[in-house]
Amino acid sequence: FSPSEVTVVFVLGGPGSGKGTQSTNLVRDYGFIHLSAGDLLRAEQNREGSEYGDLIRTYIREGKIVPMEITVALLSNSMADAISTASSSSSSAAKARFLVDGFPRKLDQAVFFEKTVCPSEFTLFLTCPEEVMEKRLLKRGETSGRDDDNAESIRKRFRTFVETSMPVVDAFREQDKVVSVEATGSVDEVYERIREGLKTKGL
Ligand code: UP5
Ligand code: MG
Repeated sequence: FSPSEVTVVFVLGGPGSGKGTQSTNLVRDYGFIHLSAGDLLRAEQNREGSEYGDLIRTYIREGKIVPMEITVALLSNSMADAISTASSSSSSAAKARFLVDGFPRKLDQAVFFEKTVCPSEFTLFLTCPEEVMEKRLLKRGETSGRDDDNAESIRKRFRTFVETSMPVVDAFREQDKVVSVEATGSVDEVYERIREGLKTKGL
């Protein structure tokens, strides 16, 4: 597909800030197609015959960033699939609008994706104190079965977020491409703030 067929909004924020939860709301009300980089990596990890399963499992447990070639290939394949499904089921020539959640998490990934796949419109950035995120993740860990929802992995994820992923947000902010929203309080309260924030981008 060509960049002219799609628009992309990134959703960034620390582990447990609510990227997935709020993306679901945005899909319902704004017609976005949601792609979670983490979900795609977990699916690839569990896919029979994947040559990357063990590598992905290790990186995720350690809270490290999986080599970007893998993640970008998963994302752009999913985008291509979604576009071909959409165009075979309707005659509309409207652009496909993607919400890409949890990516890019490292500066080189941001540059590579925007150059080889599609430039982003803007980034929705969810801000949340670590104590709040930790509480949410430990609670989810009681039932999620996610390998990284334990105290030690959570600590590593927080560190990677601060050291490696925040520079991405800072770079987009310099380009005036960030909508920042406070992600504390209830899911509904956060979503209301997001809706207000999106208005500043004409949505
Ligand atoms: N919850 C949500 N909002 C709430 C609210 N307002 N009040 C109370 N509870 C709230 O939410 C987390 C939990 O909190 C849920 O139980 C929810 O009900 C509750 P969620 O919406 O899932 O938050 P999210 O920000 O999506 O948290 P997630 O754990 O998915 O964030 P991560 O960024 O850590 O996870 P992700 O799946 O994106 O990545 C996992 C790993 O994959 C990374 O650590 C990395 O190793 C790897 N990865 C890469 O290598 N490259 C990539 O590009 C992407 C991922
Ligand atoms: Mg998520």
